[in-house]
Amino acid sequence: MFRKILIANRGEIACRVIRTARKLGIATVAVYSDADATALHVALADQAYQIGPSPARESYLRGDAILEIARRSGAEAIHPGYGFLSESANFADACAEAGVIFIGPPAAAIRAMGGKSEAKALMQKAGVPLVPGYHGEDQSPDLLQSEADRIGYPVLIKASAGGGGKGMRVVRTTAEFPAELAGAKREAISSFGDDRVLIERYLQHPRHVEIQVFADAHGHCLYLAERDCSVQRRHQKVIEEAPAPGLSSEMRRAMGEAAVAAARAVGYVGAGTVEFIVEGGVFAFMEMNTRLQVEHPVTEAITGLDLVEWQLRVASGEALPITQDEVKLDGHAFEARLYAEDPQRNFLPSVGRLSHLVLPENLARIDSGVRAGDEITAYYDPMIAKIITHGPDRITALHRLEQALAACEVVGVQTNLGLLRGIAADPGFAAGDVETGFIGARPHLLEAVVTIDPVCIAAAALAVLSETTESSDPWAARDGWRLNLPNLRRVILSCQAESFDITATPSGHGWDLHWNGQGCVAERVETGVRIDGVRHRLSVLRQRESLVVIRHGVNLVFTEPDRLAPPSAAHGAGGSVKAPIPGRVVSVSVAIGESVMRGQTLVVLEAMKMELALVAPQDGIVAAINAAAGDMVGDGTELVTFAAED
Ligand code: MV4
Repeated sequence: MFRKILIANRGEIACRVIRTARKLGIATVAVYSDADATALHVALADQAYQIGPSPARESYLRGDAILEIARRSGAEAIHPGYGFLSESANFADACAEAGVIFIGPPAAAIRAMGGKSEAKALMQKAGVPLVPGYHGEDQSPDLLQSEADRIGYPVLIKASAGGGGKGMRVVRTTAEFPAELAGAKREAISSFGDDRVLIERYLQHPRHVEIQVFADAHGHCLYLAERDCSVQRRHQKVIEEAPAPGLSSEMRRAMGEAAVAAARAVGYVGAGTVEFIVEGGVFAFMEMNTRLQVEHPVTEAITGLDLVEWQLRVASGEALPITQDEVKLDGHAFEARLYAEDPQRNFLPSVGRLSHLVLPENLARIDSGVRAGDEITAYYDPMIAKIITHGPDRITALHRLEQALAACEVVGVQTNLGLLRGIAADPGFAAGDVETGFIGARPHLLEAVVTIDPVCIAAAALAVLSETTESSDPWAARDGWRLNLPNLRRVILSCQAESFDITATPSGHGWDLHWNGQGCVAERVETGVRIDGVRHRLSVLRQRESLVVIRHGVNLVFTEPDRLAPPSAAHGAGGSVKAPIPGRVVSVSVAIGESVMRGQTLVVLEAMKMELALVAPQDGIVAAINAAAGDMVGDGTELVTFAAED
């Protein structure tokens, strides 16, 4: 076994690998960019080396710099994690040349699965089921058209060099085919520098079911059941589970054996995932991911195995510790991915400092690479944590997930916690009724309707009262409203454009509160509040001018209008569109002097490999444009300013 390894990654996966290395007595070397100088993975590793500036291209993707650190530190092997260099066949080759072990599959296996058309041709030969389609060399438009007609509509055109859903086009009739083909080829050449496409019969409501495979260098290969990752939004997984709900053991075995055949066909070694789509009891190979995946913990939960330990053992030359017959499945597991993003703003990554972060370590396995006080930047994936629950059966694991999500407290960035909780509470989800259109069919899951519970109003009021009850009461003089009763207090709070005018009188250890014709006796307790004798777990935080009440995974922000400065005269007039994160301007679709309407797209920004549409916050006339296509802009740069219309 290795004595020292380098982890060429960051965040939760770097922390995850360090945990197992430590368990096995292996020393760890971390690498980090400028943005990660104080990151958790740096703190956990035995040694850490700075490798470059914040952009991944100049740090975590610098294979040469990373190999140089491996040499200097004496690391015998490199774990690439996922993303970054994990599926770079060139980096795997460079490791071999440098005499360092790449903890991953052979470069040839990465290459064989890298091209979608070539991989499918190989899979066909290996007897792995495919969706009826065409993945040949001949790319003449006439041939592609006749293949599409033969397959039968609807068909899906995919970029051969693509993957992960990029550059896909659905074609519903033969007449539409030529235009869609031309569009797909344009997209493929600009995204991948390769305009070859493949054509498949389009399945309308498939499930995404993937098999975890593992192979060693001694000719053994086995499968560790499956994960259902159907609940996705724009090809980003949201909640994964293992095993797949409703999958028969016969189908599990058939898919497992197909996945092992796929791995064997490319000489696979290490951890890999064979992705299938499943519809109506039929499964078909999609692609193979030649790395450990983000969602591996659900497989660990139901198998009781440590997949990173297996990776390290296999990479150091050991044989797989068990055989296929010895793989035992235990219960059911879920993983929810908690992201710093805003579902209401097209899932725009939400950058900022995690001023408060509580994750329910006591209720779930938490895999995270950040702690309270850390910053979510625009440079990397904005995942905050993975919340993994396990139970003897699906419904128990699901109820544990609901409880764990309700106990998450995140302040400082927007999160997808509401979406995660909505999915976990959905009756269709509870019934195991998952497919790739699950979120799309439920637009209400993306809405942020939050009812303001009286318990939270009382909690916010109690916080204000306790802050101002202390002897001198500095704010009492300012509120300009006093009755003769010295102990009668008034608290005005607003939340989501609603206002609450609360009167409070001391009562026992707490206060009698009254507002809008309702009343309660409320008292602060260690874990939250006691309202009319019932304790409610919640947290209240002061954030400058506002109070954040966190209960059941929902943040309610209360402000005290009295205490805010009067709105500035400029409020509501003029205005601007600012870059919400650093990025590159793709296009500016307005001109100076043009009238724009609220909601109209003004600028398209590319950041984090995504295009963001920046819209006008109000009607107005464009007064100035401070950016042009191609410009790199920083966080907060004013891109367009405009004058308000009368
Ligand atoms: C498909 C498909 C329907 N029919 N292929 C999307 C990503 C890539 N890995 C494969 N994808 C799909 N391929 C055929 N012939 C539907 C999808 C698909 C999808 C697949 C898995 C998970 C989520 C998805 C969301 C939309 C489309």
